[in-house]
Amino acid sequence: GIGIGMTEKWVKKHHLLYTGATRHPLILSIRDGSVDLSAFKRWLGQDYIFVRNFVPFLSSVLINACKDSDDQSDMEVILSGLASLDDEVAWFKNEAKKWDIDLSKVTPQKANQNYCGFLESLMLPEVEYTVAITALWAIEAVYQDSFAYCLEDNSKTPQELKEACQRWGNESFGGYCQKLKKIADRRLEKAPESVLIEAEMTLLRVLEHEVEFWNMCNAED
Ligand code: HMH
Repeated sequence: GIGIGMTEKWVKKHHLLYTGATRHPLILSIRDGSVDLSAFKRWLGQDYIFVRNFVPFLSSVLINACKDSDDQSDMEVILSGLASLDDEVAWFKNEAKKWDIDLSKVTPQKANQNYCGFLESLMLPEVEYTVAITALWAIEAVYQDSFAYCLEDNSKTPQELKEACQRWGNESFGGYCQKLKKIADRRLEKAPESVLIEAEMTLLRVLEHEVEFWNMCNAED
């Protein structure tokens, strides 16, 4: 398509919520070096659980792409994301060891349960591929934008957190997010009004869940 895509229009329209998700106090504290390491450890344990729940969601988007997409390359983009989760799960396990976290003892907190329940709702057969791919783009874009911010030249991110930031803040993950965004924009361009409404609502829900997820890590239980 030519010009500004739907996803960018929505990010501009909802920029307060988008900024709430991508410039959250936890992210700002990582970036300025003042981060409470117990908040980071909470994030690590909770995100491990989230990522395990993200695998079936991403698999479901992959199946939808194979069935419903008008472009064969969609499947390849989503498959690459799914493949990289293999390494990601291993990274969480290794990182947990470094921080002396027993992942078998971590239980999902309320905000995490809610977010994982939302992912499950996006796997229902009545959810359009266009809506699911918009959600996938938003979920990945929030982490890319947040963690890339922690790696900018003037950031004071503690050395021991840089590897975590690099996982989502790196250029290759950025490229993956750009591809997801293009897929979402292409689909949204052709979507009927009812699907557009559904996709925009879904984007807002993702952003709210992301804010709640960061809040959960900053709060002691
Ligand atoms: C909560 N959102 C959350 N965790 C993640 N790992 C991502 C997004 C990116 O996959």
